[in-house]
Amino acid sequence: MCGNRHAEITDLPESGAEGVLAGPAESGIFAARSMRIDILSAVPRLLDSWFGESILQRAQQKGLVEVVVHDLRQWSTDKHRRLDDNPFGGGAGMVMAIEPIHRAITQLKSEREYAEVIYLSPDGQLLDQPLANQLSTKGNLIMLCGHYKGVDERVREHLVDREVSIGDYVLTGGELAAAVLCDTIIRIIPGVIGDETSALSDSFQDGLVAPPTYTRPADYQGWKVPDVLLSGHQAKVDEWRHQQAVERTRQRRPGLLSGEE
Ligand code: 6GU
Repeated sequence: MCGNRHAEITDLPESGAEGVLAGPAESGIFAARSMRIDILSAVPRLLDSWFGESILQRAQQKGLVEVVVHDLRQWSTDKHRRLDDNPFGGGAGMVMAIEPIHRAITQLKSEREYAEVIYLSPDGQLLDQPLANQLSTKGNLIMLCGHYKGVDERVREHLVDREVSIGDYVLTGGELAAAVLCDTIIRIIPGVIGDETSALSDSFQDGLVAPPTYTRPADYQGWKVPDVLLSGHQAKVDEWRHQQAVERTRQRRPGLLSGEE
């Protein structure tokens, strides 16, 4: 790799995971092979702990996905390793310069194939479950985290294939958005979460929010679990869950039913 400290932390050896995953691939929402995500950031330490923990780390250890966080400064030619500069035409805020970003993307693309370069930006395409499903079927991805007042427009015009936002609010940088995007993509790769069907029954996967769930005890100080869930009658349970999902969606997110969101 590039030998930088951050790349080492999350870098894992190439594993032989290709071809291991069969079955769910035909549903069309799963990647059927190992995927690599390279994240370009001016503040890579923000992401190290995120990818070093939890389900995402286990996914990497299993060889299902490899996430490599890069410090963009390693591609800066400036003697102070700066990434930003003043905007042409004046005004407040600094702009991320094109050169280090171009050098980073060019180097990565010389090392392997990438399906897409994604720029995390508040004015990008809104992230939703269908987009996460779609991206999880792609090959390797590069994610570019914006900072300061944004990036030089030529980065967006010439180096980026897609721009993604995680919601209608502004973050200080794209790192949290990249972490969110990675999480949604990685968790639906088969084998990443324990029960493969559970990613399919998530809220939003079928355009509905999830039905209520319960576990023991069946009666907690008089607060009871619905009888149908204790009935042992699976068809009735399934029907109840579907009805609950529809009703909850109608109450909480009516736009999902009417196709307005
Ligand atoms: Cl991708 N970046 C920033 N800076 N703010 C955001 C965002 C991204 N998505 C929502 N807000």
